[in-house]
Amino acid sequence: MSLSLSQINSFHQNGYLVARQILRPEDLDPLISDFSRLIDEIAEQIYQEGAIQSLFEKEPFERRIASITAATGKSIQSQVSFPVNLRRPLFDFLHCDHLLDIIESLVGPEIYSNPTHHVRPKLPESVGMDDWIQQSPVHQDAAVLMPEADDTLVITSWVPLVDATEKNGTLCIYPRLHTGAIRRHVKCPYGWTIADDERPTGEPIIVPAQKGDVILIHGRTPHGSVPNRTDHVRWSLDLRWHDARKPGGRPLPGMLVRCTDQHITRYEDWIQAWQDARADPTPRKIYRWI
Ligand SMILES: O=C(O)CCC(=O)C(=O)O
Repeated sequence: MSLSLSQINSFHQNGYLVARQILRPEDLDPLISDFSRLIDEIAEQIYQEGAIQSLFEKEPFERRIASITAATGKSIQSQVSFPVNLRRPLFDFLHCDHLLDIIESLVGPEIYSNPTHHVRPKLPESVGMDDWIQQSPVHQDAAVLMPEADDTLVITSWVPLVDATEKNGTLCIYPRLHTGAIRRHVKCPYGWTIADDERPTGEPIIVPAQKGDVILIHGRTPHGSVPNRTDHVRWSLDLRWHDARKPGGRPLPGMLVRCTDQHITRYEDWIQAWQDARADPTPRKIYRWI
């Protein structure tokens, strides 16, 4: 279902929108099952290597990766995230009609899946893992794209795979700050964050979202996420989209997922494009700030 006119207006007024109950179990379950299978495979491999003494097979999806990480003391999260994970169920989810229908409401019928996607199993703080998946300090997504995309409306869709709350590390958003310039960002241990002197004043809004909801964020809206103070993993995906005819600002393989008069990118071509990109030694500038 498309967004209503009032939802579209609200998005443009506030710089974000929580679209409620867009995704059904049949959209999310195949993806969650594949993440579980992938964690099985990773667990089996590091068990064989002797890094863990248990496979933690009985642990539910919301706990298992945390238990494995706590046992190894090493982050395995990037192995489940894009672009290490280019598995078919993720590709299929990037074509989910329920998701693309709401994206189309904002960017039009020619939709490009920008290669800036992440899968984030945000672990309980108590596990003590301190990396870019666990911490998301305040930033604008447009700032991590190259300036060629500054005039492109790049939408982030934030997709929780479990209910996301203030306690388990949902997003915090500064509304109505998306109409100004891209703020200066500086490198921090977790990626990029808005420089102190350009940081929004005041407090952000904490935005809970249930499994099935999608939070849509304008590329210039400052946002981040709060700590996960529970004992379970806050699984989510953040995916970026724009009008396929406009520049996306990330010189890595994206793909055409919806269009009116051309063929969309096939799975095999997407995989090949990533193989080619990985094999290409030409230096690529990915961030404008360095
Ligand atoms: O999922 C998170 O914790 C942060 C996500 C985020 O900041 C983003 O999608 O840009």
